Amino acid sequence: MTTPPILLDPAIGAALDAGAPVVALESTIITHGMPWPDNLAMLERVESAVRDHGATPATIAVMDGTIRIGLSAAEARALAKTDGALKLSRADLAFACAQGLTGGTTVAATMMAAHGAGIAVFATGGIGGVHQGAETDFDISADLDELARTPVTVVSAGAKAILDIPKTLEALETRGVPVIAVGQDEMPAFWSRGCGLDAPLRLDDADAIARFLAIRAQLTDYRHGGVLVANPVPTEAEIPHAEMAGFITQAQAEAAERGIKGKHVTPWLLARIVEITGSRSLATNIALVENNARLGAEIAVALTGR
Ligand code: PSU
Ligand code: MN
Repeated sequence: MTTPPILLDPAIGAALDAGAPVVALESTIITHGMPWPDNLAMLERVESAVRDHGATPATIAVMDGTIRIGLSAAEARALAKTDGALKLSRADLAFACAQGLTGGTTVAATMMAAHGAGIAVFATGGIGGVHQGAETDFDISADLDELARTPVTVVSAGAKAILDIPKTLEALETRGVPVIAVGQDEMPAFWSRGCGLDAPLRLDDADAIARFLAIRAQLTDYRHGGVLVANPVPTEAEIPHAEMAGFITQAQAEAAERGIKGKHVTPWLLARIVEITGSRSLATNIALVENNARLGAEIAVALTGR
């Protein structure tokens, strides 16, 4: 037997051993979600936001076949610049390790690695979900089944409006995943604070969320999976839903024309929307991830107090 190809940063390991708050961060957002060098600037801001709010950031990625929990500044920079880095979801994780590959981990793969390391809170931008047209092409993100099975709290800005949000919420309900809007009734939609739909659940701050999580964790025999926290983008950074709808429709029509399929759809649409909006959507994306990192740290801190 060989040891599993996982490397836990010693400072993060020490924080976990001490029961100190740790927040996991994903890396597909670095390799596929944003262009260089904004992706690295985003990561630095997000890691600082976690630290400024009293928690240790743990950026998760696969580097040369090793699952890394925590990257040095030089490694983060190298990953952000890697041309042809893979997008690694649940199905790809062991394959990437076996083949010695490098890639960003999606929400699903990051949840797996975070849980393996004993990290309970994870901050990202938006989750994958049920794509528009899924009734014909079956494009449903592995993030949803991961939320159903892996007990990690994912702090997001909701589901991107490039997805079918009503179907995504239905799929989460079927899988028994609590979806909690923060401080409002409406379901946030990534770049926009709302989308005209009510979120299934609402809680108003990190303490209330930590209390909910602590009670849920006591029901150990119930074998819970994850929780999706949907934190609206700050007002000053949002692009309203009605305005976003036009950009999304245009990008989707172009993707269909070009025959973009499968795992390439989300990165392609995100990149095209950055072009169409003249980088306005990129600024929004960075602001919302930072906002989620802050809330993730607050939740992790509140959990350690219980
Ligand atoms: N949100 C972003 N940028 C991204 C993603 C989300 O702002 O790149 C990524 C996340 O890693 C998410 C993934 O898990 O897209 C979903 O991809 P798919 O639909 O192929 O499962
Ligand atoms: Mn997909």
